[in-house]
Amino acid sequence: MKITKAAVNTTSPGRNFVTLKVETDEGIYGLGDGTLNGRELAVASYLTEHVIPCIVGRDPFETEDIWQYLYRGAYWRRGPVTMSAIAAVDVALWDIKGKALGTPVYNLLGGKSRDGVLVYGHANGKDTETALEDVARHVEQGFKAVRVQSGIPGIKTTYGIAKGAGRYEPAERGLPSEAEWSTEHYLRHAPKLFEKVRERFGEELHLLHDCHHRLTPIEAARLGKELESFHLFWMEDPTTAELQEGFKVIREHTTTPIAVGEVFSSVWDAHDLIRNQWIDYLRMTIVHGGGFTALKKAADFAAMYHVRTGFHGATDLSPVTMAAALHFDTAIHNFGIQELMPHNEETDAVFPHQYYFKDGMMYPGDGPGLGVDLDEKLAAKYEYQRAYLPVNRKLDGTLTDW
Ligand code: CS2
Ligand code: MG
Repeated sequence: MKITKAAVNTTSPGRNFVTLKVETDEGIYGLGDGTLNGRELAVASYLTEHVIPCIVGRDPFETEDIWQYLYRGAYWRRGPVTMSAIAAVDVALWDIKGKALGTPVYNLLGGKSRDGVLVYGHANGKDTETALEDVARHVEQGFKAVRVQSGIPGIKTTYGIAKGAGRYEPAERGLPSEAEWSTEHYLRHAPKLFEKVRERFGEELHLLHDCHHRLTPIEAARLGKELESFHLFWMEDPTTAELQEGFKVIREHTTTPIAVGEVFSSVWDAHDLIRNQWIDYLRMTIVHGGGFTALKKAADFAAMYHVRTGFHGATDLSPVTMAAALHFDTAIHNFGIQELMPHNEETDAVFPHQYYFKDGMMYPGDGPGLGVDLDEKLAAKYEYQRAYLPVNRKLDGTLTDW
């Protein structure tokens, strides 16, 4: 089998997506996601200008050699643009392999280790009461795990809170909006929020929370300690992760489990975090981490240190990545949990798929390959529009992490 053509599709059914379609001389094609929120065209150009010319003519079954060729052959290594482009190729080739062999991709990754994949949904609200109402809605929908975020008294905006009745979508068209932040207000509020959630919903519901890279290690240690009695499933992105050693400070003070990695593009970004057991869940996902070929290696390394996966699954990862993640989650032994921010109807129509949600779990479907497709005619109706993630400033105007 030979790759005869590959092309990048950019569409925007409510938000931007970049998809690679790889075609072969046997009429089988595969899809890969290359979406990088706020920097989509950088990946599209990397694929079109630098990658596609090198893969045409190759055998799509040679996933390992093609991955090494694109990773080592670029000379300039790692980073979200490069690894999202490599992931788009890698996932498309595994999709082709599954289709050619007439089997779902999870069977190429070790077969089923579990039937359903435990997922968590996003409950949020402008204040504690509305956040609790949204938790109740998720429980009614059957979720066994819910991430809880709420507005913070004393500051106008904050991460993770939907504007109005719509779903939370961080990327905004036009130039970056500016959010405001106060760690002091946040640290006073967060423990009270979770006390109310446990009071209302009891101990069984898995609760998660995203600090979104905003604390220093010792501030995160304080929060982890104050949340301990609420037994969170995890505290996510407690601090920025360039300094992996910063997590040692947090670990020394609290048993609240820690998840990190949605912004990682290589296992080397988590090497010390994993081998020192400074974290409990690795969030690096298939699209930004370099594809199945890279993530299988990363997950096997993590398994040696009791670290489980907790893949990022926000709306800015396309249904192609959701499908890929669910196949991976179904097969690997050290699976932890999968994030689920449902896409809007337009997106689901552009990317018809087999995966489905039932009673707090998700299932990848058992068709050959990934079980997701791209309706190119419909995709063409939604033209790309440049969009940015917000920037964030402390109350004194100092730029900080969003
Ligand atoms: C968040 C994301 O889902 C999460 O855990 O951190 O919503 C993140 O803000 C976006 O994916 C950024 O594009
Ligand atoms: Mg996050």
